[in-house]
Amino acid sequence: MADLLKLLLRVAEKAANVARVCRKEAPLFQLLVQEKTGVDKNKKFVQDFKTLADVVIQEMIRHDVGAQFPEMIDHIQGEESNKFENGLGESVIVTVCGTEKETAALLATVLDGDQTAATLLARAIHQDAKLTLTDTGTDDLHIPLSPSDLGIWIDPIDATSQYIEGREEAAVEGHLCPSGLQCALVLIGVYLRATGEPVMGVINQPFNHKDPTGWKGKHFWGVSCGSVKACSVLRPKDRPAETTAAGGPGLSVVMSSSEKQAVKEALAPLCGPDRLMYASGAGYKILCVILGLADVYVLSEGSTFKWDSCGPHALLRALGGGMVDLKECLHSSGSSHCQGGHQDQGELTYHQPHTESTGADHWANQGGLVAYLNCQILHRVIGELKGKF
Ligand code: 2IP
Ligand code: CA
Ligand code: CA
Repeated sequence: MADLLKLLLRVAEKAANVARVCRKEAPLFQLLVQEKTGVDKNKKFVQDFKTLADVVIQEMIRHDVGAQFPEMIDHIQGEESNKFENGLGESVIVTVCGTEKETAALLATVLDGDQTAATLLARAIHQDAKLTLTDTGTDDLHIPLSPSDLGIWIDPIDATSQYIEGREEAAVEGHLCPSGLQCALVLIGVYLRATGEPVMGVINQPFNHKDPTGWKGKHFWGVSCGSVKACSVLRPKDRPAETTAAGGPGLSVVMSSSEKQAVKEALAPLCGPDRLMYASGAGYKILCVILGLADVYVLSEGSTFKWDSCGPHALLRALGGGMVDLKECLHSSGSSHCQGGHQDQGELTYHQPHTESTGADHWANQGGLVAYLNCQILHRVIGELKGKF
């Protein structure tokens, strides 16, 4: 299944291109950011377009994966639905058509006849992603998986608010970006339909750094399937110490700035100075743990969903870490062990909805979560949080 990984890397790059085009091309950018004044109808369209970028990206990924792996088409899910209702009460099923022209015509119907915007968007959707995969090390990979056993979760753009706001922050080596375009990510995760275990993940960061020609992205991938573990990111023990914030005195923890005060206070004593950190984007916070910019990401609320965590979770597992349900770990009797680096209890799974919940909450990570690379550190964090909130 190295072919699937290569395909996911390509479609994620295409998604990143669409995300960049929407900010770069004036007619699309205007739709994305301008709060138009005037008639209500226009205001509605601005709101609609924000969702349309997400819907289009997700559909494009679904289309391309389904074309190459038809066994998977009914098991590709994501944050968005392809039924797009614009503020005028019109409802259109957004699909990627056979030709660029047809896709443009369809998109024009949701964009109130704006041909320029529709044409630009369709061009990006039908463009081949020029991602050179020769340096990714995916060529020699043998992944013992079969497409009919797999499902996919997609978050077309995570941290949408940062994407729309579009602040350009300069990244500092070895430090995370608390907010800004860097926090916006394309997330694709593959899991086993039978057990819900995440086995493959791709993260594309469309806005990694800016050079004189514009924004450049970066991609990350990981596979964790039985004894096959491979990742584009170095394992913690192989990293040069100066590139990571983790490993110094005290722990480093990344959280949402909206995290409960009680959780912040409980974790502060474990952390070194300035090592209780905040960043936007659930996917970005997990990426910070993957890259060693933080030891753990702690979230006490059920405010993330399967599409936020599946892809990045596979990378954590490929590096010997994982992601657990916080509530489950807090309520367990304390007899859990680290087996081969992974926590043996409470790992998040991706195949079962919460049938008692409605809407998006069906697929929420309801008990909160902790993302980690080192199981001993996870246990310290859980121990510290027990009984505190
Ligand atoms: C959001 C996004 C938010 C995050 C929230 C996610 O996804 O990642 O940033 O909140 O949990 O569901 P926070 O930044 O406070 O961690 P989306 O942008 O796709 O809605
Ligand atoms: Ca999200
Ligand atoms: Ca999203």
